[in-house]
Amino acid sequence: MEEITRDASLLEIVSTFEEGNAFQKITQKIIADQRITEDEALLLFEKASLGLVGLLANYIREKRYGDQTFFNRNFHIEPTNVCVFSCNFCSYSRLYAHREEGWQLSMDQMMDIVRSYDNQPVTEVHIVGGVHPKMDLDFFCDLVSRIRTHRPDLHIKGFTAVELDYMFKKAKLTTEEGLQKFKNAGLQSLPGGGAEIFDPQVRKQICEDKVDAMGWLHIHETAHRLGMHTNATMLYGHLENYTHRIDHMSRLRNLQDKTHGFNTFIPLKFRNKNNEMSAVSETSITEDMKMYAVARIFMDNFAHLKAYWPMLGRQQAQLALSFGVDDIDGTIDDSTKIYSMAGSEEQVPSMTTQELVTLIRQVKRLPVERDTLYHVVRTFPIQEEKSFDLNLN
Ligand code: V47
Ligand code: SF4
Repeated sequence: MEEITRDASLLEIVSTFEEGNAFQKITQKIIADQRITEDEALLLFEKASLGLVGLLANYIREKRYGDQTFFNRNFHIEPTNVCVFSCNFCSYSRLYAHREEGWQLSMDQMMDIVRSYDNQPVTEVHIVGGVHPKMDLDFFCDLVSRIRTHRPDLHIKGFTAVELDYMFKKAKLTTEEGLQKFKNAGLQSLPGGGAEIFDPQVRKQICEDKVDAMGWLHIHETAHRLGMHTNATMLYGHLENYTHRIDHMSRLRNLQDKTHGFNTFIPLKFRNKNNEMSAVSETSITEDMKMYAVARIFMDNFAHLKAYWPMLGRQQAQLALSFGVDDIDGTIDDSTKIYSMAGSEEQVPSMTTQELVTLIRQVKRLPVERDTLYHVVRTFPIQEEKSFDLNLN
């Protein structure tokens, strides 16, 4: 019944367009669960009102999940911010040549972080950092297997394709051999980082020395073949144009058709503080919402669309829940520094479960705690928040 009402309201919209109008065709495709083309995505980016893309994206989101909004309880380990690469947008890393300015955690320090969560109901550890030449494949396999032994119930999601590509080349292993080694040690998923923007011309200007698009996609495809799940990101709002964003999403959509191994797509807004690209202005909130909406419409074979709140900010993350987003990541503590160093409002990005639940309820959505693979851990009832709670900053 609810579905009929939803379809009816979109059909009303359809009737407001002239017969054969491109937006009418896109709307009809969405009602019929059909895929839109790259040209149609470009049209949405360039010509559609924010109201229309929001409505279409929200239709898809609610048809799949209703008001359910997913989050997880996780913590991060950032082993080092020393990095051999020099991505111009990165505010976080310290070049290996200046490594004394950076940090590097020892095995014991990282295991201390894991142990500090011993009595807490976290379901995931997310390991991500710079690319340090001395922290190699064996070192990280050892870390993963120690975590696995210490806490077998914790899902270990770790290492971007950039970190893996470097480690595998150094160890003179193929992607499959390297990933198999990690899998045997206990690694279960890969995060989506390092994808940035696949177009070679733009990539050359923002991160020329790390793994290219083909390499990134190959690592994820191999991981999927080995039965591991992965995420995919896209860094947007810097030097790229809409065509580059569509090309990026299209390559991911094609790979997903082949493997079905991606869990979620995460558009990452470029933040411009303390990096080589500070002269590039940040995108507006309306542009961010349009990005989420078009991603939800175009990436039809991705089950989930995530707004990473430590980067976007809490209020924008709430807004994104009306533009196709169904996931706002986790209750991470203040151990992640990538975004605070790049100028996100979230200088201390930590939120308790209660705060996350409140954040979701404030926009009348249903908070659902999930694990890394989107199994439901707990559903929280929708409950009216008192008005004094509305000032959550
Ligand atoms: O690849 C670095 C981004 C990514 C900046 O898979 C920046 O669940 C904006 O991928 N402005 C790493 N973004 C983080 C990442 C991630 C985060 C949360 C969840 C998941 C997941 C993955 O951070 C990098 C890069 O795209 N980044 N600097 C910046 N100035
Ligand atoms: Fe290194 Fe990653 Fe920063 Fe690039 S984005 S410099 S690979 S830490």
